[in-house]
Amino acid sequence: GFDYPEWLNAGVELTDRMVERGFGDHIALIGNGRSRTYKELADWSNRIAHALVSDYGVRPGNRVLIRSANNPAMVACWLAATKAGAVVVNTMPMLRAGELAKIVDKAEISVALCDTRLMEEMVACQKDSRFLMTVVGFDGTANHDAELDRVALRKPVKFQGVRTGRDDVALLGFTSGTTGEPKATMHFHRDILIIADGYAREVLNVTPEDVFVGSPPLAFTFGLGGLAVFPLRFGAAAALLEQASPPNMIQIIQEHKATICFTAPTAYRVMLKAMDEGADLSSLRAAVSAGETLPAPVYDEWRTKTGKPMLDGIGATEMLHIFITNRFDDHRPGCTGRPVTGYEARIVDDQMNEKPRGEVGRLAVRGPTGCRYLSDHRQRAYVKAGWNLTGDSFWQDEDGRFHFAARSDDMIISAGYNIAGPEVEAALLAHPAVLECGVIGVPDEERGQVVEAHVVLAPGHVGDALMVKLLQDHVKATIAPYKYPRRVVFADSLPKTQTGKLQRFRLKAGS
Ligand code: 3SK
Repeated sequence: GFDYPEWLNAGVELTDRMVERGFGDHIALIGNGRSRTYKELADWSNRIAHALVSDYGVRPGNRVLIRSANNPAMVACWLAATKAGAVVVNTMPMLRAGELAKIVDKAEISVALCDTRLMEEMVACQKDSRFLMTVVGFDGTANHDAELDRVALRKPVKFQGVRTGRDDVALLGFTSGTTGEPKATMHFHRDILIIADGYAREVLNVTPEDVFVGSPPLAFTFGLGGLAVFPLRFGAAAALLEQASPPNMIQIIQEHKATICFTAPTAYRVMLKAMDEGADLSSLRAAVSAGETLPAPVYDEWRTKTGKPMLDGIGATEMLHIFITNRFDDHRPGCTGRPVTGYEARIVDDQMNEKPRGEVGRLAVRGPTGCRYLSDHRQRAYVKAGWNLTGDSFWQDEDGRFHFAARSDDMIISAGYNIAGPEVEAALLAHPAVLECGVIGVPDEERGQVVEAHVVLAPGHVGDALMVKLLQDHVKATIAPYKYPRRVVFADSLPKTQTGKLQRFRLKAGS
């Protein structure tokens, strides 16, 4: 188990404690064209913490919303609010006033810290809110030219972090909700450290020499862990990108000799293509893929081109971070690996009975970081006897490794066959003409459902009848022929959530 002192403040642990441990002069964060050391980050977040308490009335347990793209100022605000004992809700820049209002109401947010470039929707949200009393702007660029920056600059660099309990709530993670109403999951101060002391230490073996880069928003716990908690816990550095497109990531990897990358398979596919044009990714020692299942062809190509494995993992906002993963010495294509130490996983049926090895069922997980929803009647539906029921169908092989089959609602039943949409997607992705694809089941009188593939073609390919036939034949030759897409629709792009997950339900709804 994980043993932490009774009184623990994650914000203090990730900054002031690191300075005490001798990392003061190490680079902690790189972003917007400059770097900050651990000492600078500790001082910066301490000044903001003073401002939050003395000028904006933040008290322990108050909920504070942060609205920003990935940049060092967002991390400083998150650390500051955590040091002040607040419960933080990090939100994505793309959210509109209506979406922010749902979060504000659910979490009863009283104070919002907002990058001044993103103020409009925040202010619109505040206008009609009965909870949101204060909206303060901060400068997400390196200029420190906004109200919060000016107030903080007058404050001392030492702040006595609030004496929070190790199981006081520190963070509310909102699930992005590929369907339905978003849920908020509560995470304690200790949870924030557990994901580093568990997954990041055990699987990635992070050292102070590591430089992290990646695309997931800090507002998504995948990003907060991979681009803030993991580096800061071990004295390493993170390079933060407001626009984390694959070309921007490649540039940062080359410039800072990044060693650990967190992103999704689609971005890795683009990065692999860029390697053919000379992109140098040789500094990366760990390529972590999550957020979507990793298709075997992407894993294989990465391995061939870099000589290193790509580490597929599955996490959930409910569990805070990755709980099943491949490892450097235990990885294979099309396989998600084994539970992180401290977590247990099983494949169950609708009555929570464990399924025999090899059979597809619902993935259930339990562990030290989940799962507690904030006042949500769905707790009983999604958490049974301490087991969190994910929305994913998996199967477990004879050796105990877990394999993704589909999102539970992405199984297609066609003429009596069970067809996992993502398996057809992986087959299509192995064709060089396919850049991205999403596979769904659509109603069909004869077969119940038929497989329909939505395909974005790589540049230079044409979506005509010949291409449909080529792709169908390719799928038939790659996996069991009954799985081939009877319908193929060509598209310029696919609908995704703000965390980059394909929204198959929108393909189904035709939007
Ligand atoms: O696999 C995911 O989608 C995920 C969600 C939250 C945190 C971490 C991860 C990898």
